[in-house]
Amino acid sequence: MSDVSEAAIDLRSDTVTQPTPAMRDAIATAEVGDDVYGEDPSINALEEAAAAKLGKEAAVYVPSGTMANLICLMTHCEPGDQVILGDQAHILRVEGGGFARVAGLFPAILPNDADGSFDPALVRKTVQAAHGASPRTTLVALENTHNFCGGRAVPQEQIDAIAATAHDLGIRTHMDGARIFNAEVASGVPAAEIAKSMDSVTFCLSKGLSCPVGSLVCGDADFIERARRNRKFVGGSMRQAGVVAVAGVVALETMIDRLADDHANAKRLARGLAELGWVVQVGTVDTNIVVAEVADARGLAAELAEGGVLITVLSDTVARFVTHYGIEQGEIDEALSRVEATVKVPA
Ligand code: TLP
Repeated sequence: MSDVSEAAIDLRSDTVTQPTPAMRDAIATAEVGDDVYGEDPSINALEEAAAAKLGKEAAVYVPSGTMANLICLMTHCEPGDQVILGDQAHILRVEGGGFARVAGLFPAILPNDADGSFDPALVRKTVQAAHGASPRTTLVALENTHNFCGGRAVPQEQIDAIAATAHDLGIRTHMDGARIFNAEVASGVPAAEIAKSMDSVTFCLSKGLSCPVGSLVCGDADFIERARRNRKFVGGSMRQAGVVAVAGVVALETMIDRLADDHANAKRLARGLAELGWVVQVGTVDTNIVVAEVADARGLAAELAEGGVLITVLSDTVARFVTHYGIEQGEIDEALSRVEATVKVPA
């Protein structure tokens, strides 16, 4: 356990993670080349490993999760098309509106259920409501784990039911799998199974897997070839980026199983907060995210920062805590003591 006596305990996001010593070693000695010519051996190795893990034919390395999603939307759809999104989707809420501004898409927004899914019948209804003058619906996008639904691992039968409905209607499927390996560890369903009914899936290296940057887009070979063109279009083609991609190879080998520790720490935190009187749905903490219903999330986050615990605000009344590599059980217990000492009225 590290010394937790002084420093702020940073539970804002798993994006704050530092690379592991093994990643830093790999970074120092990475073999690199010009990836636009397909000559970076570290990127090629990462793309191959990612495609294999997700059970897809191919993968392409991109700088961020936001760009990964944008590239998928652009590759599946034409400007003017309609994309079906959950109302809590990261793509909808916090990706700068790129789906509309850059990809030219129109959203059909379905209410997310608490488990991060939505009703497949609503997908059918949305498409069937269309007529000659309606935008063409080409894609339905899911998210797993679901960030703003509290890190839920979306039930596999819901994923497959939505995909079956979409495919029946001639619509393609995308999964924002930024944290798909958290879903794998929580559900026991391998990532390749989770993604089987998806035509594309993205995942991030820079969250719980602790890499400095980078995400992967995975799909069939034709899709990935077209995605590479769109990566160029949005300025995401890099050159000797193997210097960071190599950390991704290390992450896929060494950082997936340990996500179970983050999940156990999140449950411990949720139980502790509930004991302090916070409104936390302990039973639905599936992964590394804990959300709490509070009266004034912004005020609370400021108060907690003073007390040495950093969190994020999802809305005026929802506060988010995220566990990750670098946060151990000792930090969770210390964070709970600080919360107790700092916050007078939790909810
Ligand atoms: N999520 C970040 C913030 O943007 C909220 C976080 O701290 O959780 N999909 C999902 C489900 C995400 O949670 C995120 C980042 C992204 C995509 C975007 O990834 P990046 O930040 O690499 O563009």
